[in-house]
Amino acid sequence: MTEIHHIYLGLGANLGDRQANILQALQYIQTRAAITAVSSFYETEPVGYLDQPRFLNVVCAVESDLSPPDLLRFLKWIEKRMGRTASFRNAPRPIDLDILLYDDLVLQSDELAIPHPRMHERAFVLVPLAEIAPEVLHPGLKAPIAELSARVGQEGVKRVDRSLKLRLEHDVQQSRPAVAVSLSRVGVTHLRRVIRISGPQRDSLFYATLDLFADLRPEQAGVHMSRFSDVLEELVEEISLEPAPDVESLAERLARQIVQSQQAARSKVHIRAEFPVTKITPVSGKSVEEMSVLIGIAACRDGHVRRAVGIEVSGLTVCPCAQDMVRSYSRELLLEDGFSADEAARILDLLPLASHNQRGRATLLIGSQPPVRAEHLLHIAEASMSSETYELLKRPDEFFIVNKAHRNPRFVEDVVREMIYDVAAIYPDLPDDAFVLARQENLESIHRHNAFAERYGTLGEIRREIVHGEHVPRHTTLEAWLQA
Ligand code: PH2
Ligand code: MG
Ligand code: MG
Repeated sequence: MTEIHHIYLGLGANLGDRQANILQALQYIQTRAAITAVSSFYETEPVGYLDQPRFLNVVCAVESDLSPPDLLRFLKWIEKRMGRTASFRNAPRPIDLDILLYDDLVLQSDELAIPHPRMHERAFVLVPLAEIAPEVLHPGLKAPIAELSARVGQEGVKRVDRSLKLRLEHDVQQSRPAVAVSLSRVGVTHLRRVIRISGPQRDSLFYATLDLFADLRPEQAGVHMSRFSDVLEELVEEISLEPAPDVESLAERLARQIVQSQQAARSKVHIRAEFPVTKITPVSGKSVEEMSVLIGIAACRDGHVRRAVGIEVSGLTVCPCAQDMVRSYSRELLLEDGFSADEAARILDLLPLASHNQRGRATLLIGSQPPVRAEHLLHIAEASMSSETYELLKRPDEFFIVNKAHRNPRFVEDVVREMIYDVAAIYPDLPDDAFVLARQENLESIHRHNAFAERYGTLGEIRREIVHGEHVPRHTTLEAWLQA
């Protein structure tokens, strides 16, 4: 096993763009060592040879397996790579990289001395070093760095902010647009983040894709894109400490923050996260894992939030129409072969009949108070297709699915209606103003195009049709429901 050494390096620059040089050197260092800490940046008066520009100095902690001579060679290579030329001692330079401490090694050779022989007298080394390693002992002097630093003081050493030498004169986003019309939705889409959702046993991490929107007043040119990210960064921080109970809650938190940070009237957040579901295969009883998609939506307006939760899952559908043609054709064959009409009918009822089948994608979304559980929606959607599918199948499982699917032929319309029927039956306690969306898209195997069906509306609208047999032509859209 390679041994890992704890090393402190001093970086200094007083030629060219000093900050860029230091950052560049930190980048090169990471091609061969892991940086574990970097001090603040300090502007320092030159020490030794005084007739030269002020330095920018930084100290960093690194972990590396390089031996002291190899590390020295590596640092010299970086200095050369960055355009440092051999010159007189203490001459101005674009970058200088010095080994300050290497574990608790004390070494004195012609090429190299560790600890750095002058570090204990140099405030430009000790002040930044004390910042990241106050307790570390100087192995020669047997004194903690903080103490050595206190001894030399802070003179000639000033902490500076990293800067771009760029003064923002005005906020372009706040200026007046040429056309003063309000915008319905402005924001960021396809933002990828890891989110944390708490589970009954343990928390889970999901790779999520987020779309975040706010509306925009007529007199404002742009949203604060960076604030969109800031809001997220802060929340992601918070979420990693305190996981959200579910995606909708996370979407809600974001939606509320957006309204606040953007001074918007409305906001909308859409989260889509892939998550693994464990399933047991139907015959062989094997446990398999499969990816599904979790959807969390929240919209905020005047402090009011509406939320929806949903899933997207794959399954198999068998075409009823093709199967019916196969049935008629098979019946003809049986009759031609001498079977009676009764016998033919019995045979056709007994045997599975061929058809074309395809992979389908079901989406089921519910917005309600109280909320429903995404896992339950997953099962409703799977049960609505001709058959569920499994990532891994043993042969008897394969037969089970083919047989099941051909005994449950379903068009996209059927799948959507099954989902809607189940939702209405399974959630009699949900209020009429709850929202439901069921969608099925089939990747047709006999066409290049997909087949599509969808039903959305309030549960009240749906109940009037299912329970009372009315036709309710008004279907409330998701957007309208979220805004209500
Ligand atoms: N480096 C030197 C000599 N003098 N002075 C400051 N302020 N900062 C340095 O990094 C520095 C110096 C030799 O490497
Ligand atoms: Mg030096
Ligand atoms: Mg040097």
